[in-house]
Amino acid sequence: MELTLFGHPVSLFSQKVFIALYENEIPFTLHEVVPGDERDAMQYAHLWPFKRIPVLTHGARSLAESSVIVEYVDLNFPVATRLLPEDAHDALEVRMLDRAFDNYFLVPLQKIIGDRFLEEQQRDTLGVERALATLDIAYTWLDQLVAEQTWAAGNEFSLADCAAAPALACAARIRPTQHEFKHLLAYRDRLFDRQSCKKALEAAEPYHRLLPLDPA
Ligand SMILES: N[C@@H](CCC(=O)N[C@@H](CS)C(=O)NCC(=O)O)C(=O)O
Repeated sequence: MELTLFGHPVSLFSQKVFIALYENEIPFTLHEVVPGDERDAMQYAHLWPFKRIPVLTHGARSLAESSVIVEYVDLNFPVATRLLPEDAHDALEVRMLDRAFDNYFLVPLQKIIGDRFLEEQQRDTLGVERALATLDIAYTWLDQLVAEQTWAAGNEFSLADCAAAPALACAARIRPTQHEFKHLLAYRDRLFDRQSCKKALEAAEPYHRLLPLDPA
C-alpha cells in the first residue's frame, strides 16, 4: 500500500513530515499542492476540510496534522530511527517539545509571513509584535534546552528535531539569531548537516524568492 502525501516543499509543516520520511527512507508519492491555493485545496478538502497541509493517505486511511502523520509512519513502518521513543514517558517529552516547536516557532512564523501578504489596512501589527516576542522567548528556551545535548530530546534524533529543522531554517531568515545563542546555533548546524533535514530544506530553497522572508 502506497503512502501519498498532499504537501509542498515550501510548507513548513510538510517539511517536518518529509524529514521523518527521509530519515528512514520510507517511499511515498508527493501530491504537490500549493498551500492556501483554493483550487489545489479541493483535491484534499474531502479528507481534511480545514484545507491545511500535510495530509497523508495510506490505503483507505487518511491522516492530517504533521505530528500525527509522523507518529503514524513511525508506528507502521519498520524503521532504523524511531522518532518516538518506546518508553511512554520519554515519548511524552518528545511530544511536548514538538508542540513547542509548532506553537512557539512555526505558528508565530506563519503569522508574521501571512501578515506580509495582507493589504496595509488589514495588517495586525500587535499580533505580529507578539509573534516576534514569542520567537525571542523560543530562542532563549531552545538555547538552554540544547546546551548539553545533541538533539532536542537528548541523544536520539526524534519527532521534535523534525519540527525544529524547518522552524529554525525559517526563523533564521525572519528573526536572524544573535550570536549569544551559541548552543542553539550549534544545534541548528547539526540539524542542517543531517541528510534528511538537508534534503527537505534544500527542496524548499527555490520557492523562497516568492515569499516575503526579510528580517523583521
Ligand atoms: N497544525 C497543522 C498546521 C498545518 C498548516 O498550517 N499548514 C499550512 C502550510 S505549512 C497550510 O496548509 N496553510 C494553508 C492555509 O492556511 O490556507 C499541522 O501540524 O499539520
